[in-house]
Amino acid sequence: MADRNPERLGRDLILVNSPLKNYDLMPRLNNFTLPTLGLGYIATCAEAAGFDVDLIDAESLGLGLVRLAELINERRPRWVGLNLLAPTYPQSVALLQRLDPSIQVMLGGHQAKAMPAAILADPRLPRVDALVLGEAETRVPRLLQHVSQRASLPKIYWREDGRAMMPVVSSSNPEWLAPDLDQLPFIDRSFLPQDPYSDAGVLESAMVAARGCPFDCSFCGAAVSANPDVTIRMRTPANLLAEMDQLRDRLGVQRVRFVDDLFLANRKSMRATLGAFVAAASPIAWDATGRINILASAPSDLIDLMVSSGCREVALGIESGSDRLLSYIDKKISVAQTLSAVEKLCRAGINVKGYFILGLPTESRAEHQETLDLVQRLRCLAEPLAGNFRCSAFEYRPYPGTPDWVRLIHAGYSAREMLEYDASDSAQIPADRDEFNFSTGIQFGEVPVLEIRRNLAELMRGERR
Ligand code: B12
Ligand code: SF4
Repeated sequence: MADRNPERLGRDLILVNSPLKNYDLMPRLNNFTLPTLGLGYIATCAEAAGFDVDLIDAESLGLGLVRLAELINERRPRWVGLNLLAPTYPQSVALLQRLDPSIQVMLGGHQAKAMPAAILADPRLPRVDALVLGEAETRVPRLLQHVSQRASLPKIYWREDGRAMMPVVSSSNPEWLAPDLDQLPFIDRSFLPQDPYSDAGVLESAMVAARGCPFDCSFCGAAVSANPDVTIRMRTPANLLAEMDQLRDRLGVQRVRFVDDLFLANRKSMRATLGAFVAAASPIAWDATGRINILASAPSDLIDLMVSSGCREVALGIESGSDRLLSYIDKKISVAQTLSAVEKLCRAGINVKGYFILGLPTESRAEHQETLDLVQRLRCLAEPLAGNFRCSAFEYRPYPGTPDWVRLIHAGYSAREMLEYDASDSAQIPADRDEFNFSTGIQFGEVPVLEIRRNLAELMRGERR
């Protein structure tokens, strides 16, 4: 990893990625988590604007709340900034309650955008000085100049004298909500404790190639209807290559992982970007997330281009083995397309990681079984081929702001109960990374939660053989 900069004290701002669990009470089982790139971008931009910023990724460091609060209070920054996600929200609340009251509080991230009014009204939160909705690289440095800037910037709310302040400020500058990705500085990796990291001896870094997603999968926090403010943008191939070169030259990075939703979501941009990687003879291998509908019908020269440009693994949201459920969650793919995409990729020597969700709303027992069967079918299909197939399966959880959330509230489910995640119940599920083993404990389909967990455990055990 890049060395931590000892000069950094974070006098102006300490950004915190809250831990998923309170590691004062239980040990962290993971030894790796992907870096918090959103906070990395904000930290890099604020530092470039002249502020003293630090970033504490409490999840990757396995820091418990008591130690985390001590670290922040000892340094007493002007501001602390938290990335709110639905499952980590309770940890963020507990952390804020422990902080010195002189520290101003800035909140952002998916949960901040999904339920701003509820957060501003949450009596457990001691204070909210700025709730920043959406992409924050350009607005945070302005806020750091002076808190009064919050009144003139778009999509910033706060609490004052117990009242929620939610002014409507028109966005005079498109850069406030949608920064030009090619103009952003590359993330200073010394902000990220586990990036680059060594995966079986290969040094890998994570990158964001695009922002926004045009699809509307009903369970997903990145779905277009949950993010109407996001303008879909893709970095140019030259800009991506420049960051990859820098990672290689400065840190010895050999592989990058594109964590965004769009890198492989469009054939035209795939050709332009991957063609540029080949033309530049980039020696860096890459992993990315892909869309099954695009890859299933991709012509063979495009798959060849993926291989020749260094593709090692593609992660696919397969989700379910039932065509009815795939249509219910608006995934815009079919089981036949999944089989075709996995076959094409593995035949070409590209590894596939398939994501599956068990216990989706309305899932029948037969459909549940279809998903379990599909995993086996894909394992068999890939067995004789050059690329490997592995599965990563999760118990369904609804997130606020998603199309599912709206449907479930209409169907009578309680928002409070759907936000109560429990990490302990599914802790018996073997997985290299336990960060996704969170359960609401609510049965949304025909199969009881305990049975879902047994099946998940079985699937993941199959992965280890
Ligand atoms: C990569 C990724 C991960 C990585 C890295 C996580 C991380 N901490 O960044 C890993 C695999 C580790 C991960 C884990 C989890 N993730 Co995740 N992840 C993503 C993914 C695919 C991309 C995130 C990303 O890098 N985007 C690009 C950057 C530039 O954008 P950004 O992170 O949103 O940050 C910008 C703004 O949101 C804002 N912002 C963010 N934080 C803050 C903080 C402040 C103070 C301010 C002012 C602004 C601000 O400014 C940033 C820069 O523009 C998204 C889907 C998506 N497309 O967003 C899901 C997503 C964010 N993850 C999600 C979840 C739930 C999780 C987990 C909680 C999983 C779980 N157990 O349930 C864990 C959390 C672990 C943790 N605390 O680190 C959900 C969030 C939904 C919700 N309402 O909470 C998403 C939307 C996916 C989904 N399932 O729908 N995740
Ligand atoms: S699951 Fe993937 S394709 Fe679907 S909305 Fe989310 S990011 Fe987009």
